[in-house]
Amino acid sequence: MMTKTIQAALGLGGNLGDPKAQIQEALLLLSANENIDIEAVSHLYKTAPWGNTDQPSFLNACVLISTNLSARRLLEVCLAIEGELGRVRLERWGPRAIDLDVLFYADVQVDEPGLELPHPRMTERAFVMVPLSDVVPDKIIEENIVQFWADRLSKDDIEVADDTPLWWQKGKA
Ligand code: PH2
Ligand code: MG
Ligand code: MG
Repeated sequence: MMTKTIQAALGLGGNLGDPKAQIQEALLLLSANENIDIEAVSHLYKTAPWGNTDQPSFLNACVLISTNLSARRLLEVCLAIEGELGRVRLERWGPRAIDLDVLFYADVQVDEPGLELPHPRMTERAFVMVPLSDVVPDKIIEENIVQFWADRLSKDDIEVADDTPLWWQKGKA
């Protein structure tokens, strides 16, 4: 049992290999961590690449967790899972097998090398805010609720790829 847990959200994405399987595997590894409980998982979305647009489309999702890890330790767990799933860091905003970003950690604000919270510029990205609005529509980020940010972004570049309830549980959906 965990004591004194806090709520945090992670963004998951990938556009190389089998991104759905990699996101499922990442969620399995998160749930296997004794210091992390999965509270809710968004639908799975297919999204147009942002930043470097000359790359395959992404699959994206968000997960709400409770954890007794520090924000820094949570980031380290995310990086370890990325490594375990074969991510090799090539170029910024380039193609990747799996990306796990800490989006928020309670209401903690952090501005450190490698860890900025809430995740910088997340409110400008539909591939983050739309899945996040599935799990925490009322969470306040940068002085507005997640649903507010999601509603004002264009949905032209994002579509639901899987909205079956247990899509993220490999072999069960
Ligand atoms: N991640 C990036 C860069 N561009 N585009 C989409 N659609 N989804 C992503 O997760 C994504 C991206 C860098 O982390
Ligand atoms: Mg990212
Ligand atoms: Mg990242």
